[in-house]
Amino acid sequence: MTPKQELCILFHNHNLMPNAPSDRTEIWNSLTTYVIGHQRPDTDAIASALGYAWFLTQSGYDGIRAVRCGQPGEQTQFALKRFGQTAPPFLPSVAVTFGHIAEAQVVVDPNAPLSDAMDRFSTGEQVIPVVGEDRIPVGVVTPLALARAFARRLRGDDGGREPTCREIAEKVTMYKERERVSDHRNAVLRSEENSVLITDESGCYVGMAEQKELLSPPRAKLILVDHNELSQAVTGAEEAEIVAVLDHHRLGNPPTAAPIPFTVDPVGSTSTLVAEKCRDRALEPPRSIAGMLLSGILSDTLVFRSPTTSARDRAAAAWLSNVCRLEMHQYGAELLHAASGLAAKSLDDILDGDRKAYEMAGLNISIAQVEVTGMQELPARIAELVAAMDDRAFRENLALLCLMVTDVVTGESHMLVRGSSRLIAGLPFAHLGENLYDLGDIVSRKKQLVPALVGVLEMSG
Ligand SMILES: [Mn+2]
Repeated sequence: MTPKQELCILFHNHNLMPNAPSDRTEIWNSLTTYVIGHQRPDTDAIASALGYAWFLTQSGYDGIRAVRCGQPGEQTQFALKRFGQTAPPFLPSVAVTFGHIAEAQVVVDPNAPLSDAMDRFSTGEQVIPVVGEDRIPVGVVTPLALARAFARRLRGDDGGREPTCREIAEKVTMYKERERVSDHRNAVLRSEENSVLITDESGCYVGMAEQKELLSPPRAKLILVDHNELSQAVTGAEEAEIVAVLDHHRLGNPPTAAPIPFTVDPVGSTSTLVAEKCRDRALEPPRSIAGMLLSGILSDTLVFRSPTTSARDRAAAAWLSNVCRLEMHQYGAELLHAASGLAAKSLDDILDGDRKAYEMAGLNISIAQVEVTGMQELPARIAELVAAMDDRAFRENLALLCLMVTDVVTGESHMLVRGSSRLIAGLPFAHLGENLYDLGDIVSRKKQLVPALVGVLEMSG
């Protein structure tokens, strides 16, 4: 077994620790490929990450790990608990930090004689960190510093006493291990130093990094599931290597340097695509994974009531419910009810948790959607929602900002709208009250509401 494989197994076992807390935070490493859903993950984003990581591992890939970049919602937590599955670990960022490129070079003590540093140069090192017993760095010894010390000795300036490493140490630029390399790239490029020194948050020595590593650092490897746009991806994704994409949303993907496996199918959920891959390879997932994938499908399709539902979603769900021996319609109803109500959500969660931008007839339109089980909590939130919507519409220069409130039990939606009053006056929906409209059985933003709005805006344009 190679050290790399050993390390992967180590990570893997860590992942399977039965009582590991679900909020543990990860720092990425370059040996692992992370399967990750979008920010503010929904059940499908968490389920498809877990499922696809399982599938790839079963298919013989090493170092695959499911992670998430946000807190699972109440519905997702319900599903995780139901099937005895631990949430994937939290990976808040895949940006390259100084910690990722620090090499823990052996140090010399400030009080050590200069000859100690000399011995180290003879083994080929270019720069030697000088670090005290308290782990606080004093500077570095370079060949130039050594040459100067020798010149002084030859001239007799040092009175015949051998100087200490502290006396000949030179200043060096220091960075904290959590700082992003990209924030300092220009300074590093301009600098004449070949190396920088890296400390932890309390100023203790961590390691050294060479300039050339700073300019081409290692990159995190990501497999994106349930999204393909960088704006929805984990922080720092623009610095990462996107290895593959598995999704069911419109395209908004970044260009890649090389061709990658890229699957975006118009089905009701990404979990459907994962389940199909398992079924096609005759790989039957354990109940914990099958149950999560089933939850992903039922959640995204609103138990097949959303018009985004395809025959493939139904077939995949039937296969999964058979694997985990579960009646899916009844479980689906429980799952949809487990989502938290409006009263428990912050304004940011309601308005920005699931919001997409569109350009229609040359206008900027933004449509948020929130799922509820009953409209009873909406009236009490309308005033503050309207104020927050006005604020966003102004800041983002939006012609319309819509909030679809979709009742996943009845399969109906209400909509709050702010923006241009001329456009709002042209909306073809029943008026329920100030700023509030009845969308009837519209539940899908992309399949129903967007086409309806495009029609209205083109007519009024
Ligand atoms: Mn999805």
